[in-house]
Amino acid sequence: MNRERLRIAIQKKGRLNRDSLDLLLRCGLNVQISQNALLSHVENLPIDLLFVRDDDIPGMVMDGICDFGIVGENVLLEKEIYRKRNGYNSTFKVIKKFEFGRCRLSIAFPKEFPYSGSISLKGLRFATSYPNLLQEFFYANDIKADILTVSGSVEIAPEIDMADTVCDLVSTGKTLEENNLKEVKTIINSQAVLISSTKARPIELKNCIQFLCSKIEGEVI
Ligand code: PRT
Ligand code: ZN
Repeated sequence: MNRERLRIAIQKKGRLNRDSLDLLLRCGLNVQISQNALLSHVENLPIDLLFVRDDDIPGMVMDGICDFGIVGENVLLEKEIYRKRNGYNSTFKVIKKFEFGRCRLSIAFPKEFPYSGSISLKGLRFATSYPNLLQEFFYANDIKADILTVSGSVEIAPEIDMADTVCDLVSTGKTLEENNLKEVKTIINSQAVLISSTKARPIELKNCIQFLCSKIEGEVI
């Protein structure tokens, strides 16, 4: 990689955007952000910030397009499994776990559906945005079931007969409640993490990387 500036990918819009940006500002990065910017130059360090969809962050770091990224573990693990299955290299390091972005990926049943452990999951049709994580869970628990991949509004699927049940992110549980669903099994717990590419970087950027990592290491958020 022959670049003179480090690249850090963060979410452009959404739940992780503000916390990710605040974290970097607290680390001493001096940067003006305009509303629709996809890339911003940090003024006091050789760093560029890239603003992208969270789903693109793991791949950009794994491919060495970006040096660092801040993303939820749910998105990171889903991408890692997908890439492994499809023969892509997935080298990256998790540098730090943060307190923000906490949620869990859980299976939730319509309230009237009986649940008595993993056996109740067999043969059902699941709507989810995390087909790879769900499939891994099925493999590990010897469950045969159908997975329907949807990119949003997952919780409505049972109500409109698209699926029997769902596997989606939960934080307060309010959305499940509003859709008459009950959480029956957590597949993973998740939080925002800083990931780093393992690709070689120009020697001139070493000091900047050390500065950034030491600042982030001291962060408690
Ligand atoms: O546009 P882009 O692709 O970047 O954003 P996105 O729409 O895919 O993601 P976004 O901004 O919604 O979430 C970004 C990340 O925040 C997720 O990948 C998680 O790591 C984390 N996170 C934390 C959550 C939640 N909490 C959360 N509650 N992501 C989504 N939700 C949704 C969930 O899907 C469900 O619809 O909120 C609803 C449930 O919330 P409760 O509080 O009602 O349980
Ligand atoms: Zn996304």
